[in-house]
Amino acid sequence: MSTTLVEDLDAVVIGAGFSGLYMLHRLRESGFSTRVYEAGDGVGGVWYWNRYPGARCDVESIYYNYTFSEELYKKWTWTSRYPEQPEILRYLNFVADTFDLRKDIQFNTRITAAHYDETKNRWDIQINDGTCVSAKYLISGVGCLSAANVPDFKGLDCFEGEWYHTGHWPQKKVDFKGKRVGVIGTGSSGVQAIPVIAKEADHLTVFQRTPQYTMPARNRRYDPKFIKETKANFKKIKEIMRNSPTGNGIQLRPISALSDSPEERQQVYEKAWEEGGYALTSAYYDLIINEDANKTAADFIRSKIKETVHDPEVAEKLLPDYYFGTKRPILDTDYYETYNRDNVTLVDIKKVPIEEITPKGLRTTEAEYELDIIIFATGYDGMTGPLFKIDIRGREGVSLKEKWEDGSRVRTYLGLATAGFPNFLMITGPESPSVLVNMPSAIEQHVEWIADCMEYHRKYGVETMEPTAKAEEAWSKHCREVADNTLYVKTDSWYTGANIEGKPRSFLIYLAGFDVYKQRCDEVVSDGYSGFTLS
Ligand code: N01
Repeated sequence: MSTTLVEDLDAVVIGAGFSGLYMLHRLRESGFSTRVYEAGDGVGGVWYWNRYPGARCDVESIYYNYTFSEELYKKWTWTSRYPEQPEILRYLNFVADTFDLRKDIQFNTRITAAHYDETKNRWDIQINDGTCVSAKYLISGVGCLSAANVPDFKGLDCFEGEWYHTGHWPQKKVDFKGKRVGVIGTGSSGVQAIPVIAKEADHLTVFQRTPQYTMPARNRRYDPKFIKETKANFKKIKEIMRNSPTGNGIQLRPISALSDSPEERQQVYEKAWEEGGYALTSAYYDLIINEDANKTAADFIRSKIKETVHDPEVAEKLLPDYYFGTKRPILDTDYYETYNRDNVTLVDIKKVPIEEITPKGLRTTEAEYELDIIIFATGYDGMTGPLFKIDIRGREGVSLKEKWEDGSRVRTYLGLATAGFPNFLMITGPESPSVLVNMPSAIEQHVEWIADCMEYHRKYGVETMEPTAKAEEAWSKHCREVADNTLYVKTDSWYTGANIEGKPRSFLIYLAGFDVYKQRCDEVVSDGYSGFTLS
């Protein structure tokens, strides 16, 4: 670690996305010296990097923002039901401007290492410009999905065309006109990009490993009257975002799918399909916990695919067969319709796997495809991937990766902290509700919990805080038990780590509901930070 110590701060925050921006604001308001380090040259986090065509959020705009300031909420006006990436990025820049945040963010900079020095009770933080800063608190705002997964296909180095990962999209516009384009991957990113690219490219070939369930987003422009009412209802929106099970207004209907007759169910599902968004996932409370209930929704979507896609052979390839909802359900605009276009080909790479990328394109076990551009919509090393990109070492020089991967497994307390790493706090860390609730809600709750905790330390002269091994074992066990009662754990997905070769399987999202989780975090505080050792 470099010895050029340039600064001694109260807190260093990693990343200037939704998490880092609010963390900086909140800590500055409380008088803590704070610096954010950000790899990009602007704010936004995932919304800075994900500039691929069609990128849009799958949470309704009016819930996809902060609620810590009523004035801020009322000053910003969303234009449509599901916000597109440029609009979200504008929103985050507006937040940065409003609170003059950029002056405490160092852009184009990566933190490469952070080592805890037990003799000083400080974090020594190494920056890629060769400098080192010291801080009492190390706060991760790296997000859950920022470590892109580019599969190690043989031959990629020799590809003569252009290639991009959706999560590292260039700032310049990529021109698809007259081009033969290949997209590998059909998760949320691929499904959003495919219809848009198909309209522009000469030919689009989609390489699909697992067909997914996707539902129409039915995006629409917001009516000014609706926006006016929403702003007037700020308190209600805030209450939903902060104290409901999902943080985004979605409520599971308290009815079992199996208690309705097939005809009633069909009506319910048809109505939800027309409404769009996640209406279908919440049509019955037991879709994600009961296999028979789940099958009713899966069958309905499969019937919609067959109805929409004209060529029965193509439709057959698009039919998913895993439990509905156990990979993130996707919202789309004209995804299945896109396969009716003459310039789109679907290749089932589960049947005919990709052998290699060639200088001119891509070869499967069956055929070679000439391509000018290859797009990797192949997802992320989720949850732990972004943390493992940094050499974080706690007591006795043990790294986070060693602690969590070395023949063992991830263990955190509340997804906020982990034993052996004092004063290291994670915003939406593993084993918190994170990606399965509304992210801005999860982020605000963690940021406020962390800031309140630091104020408590200052008030009572606490130098270090870390969870006890017992508390984190119990939390981790509880988190696994909740997940084991659902169908999520029965499907290979990025939620379980199965998408990354060699990654230990574990379900790192707390599923009991955001409201339940928040209450647990609050109880820990009111019990004097029970489960933590404070010294
Ligand atoms: O990534 P994914 P994503 N060879 O992991 C395939 C959020 N998000 O970027 O299913 C061939 O879902 C892989 O196949 P399989 C959201 O939380 C939100 O699309 O593993 N194919 C899959 O088809 C989402 O869940 C929004 O068999 C390979 C695809 O690539 C998360 O980000 C928008 C492969 C990856 O799908 C990730 O979404 C975008 C290989 N070696 C993202 N490796 C919205 O808010 C992987 N695949 C709307």
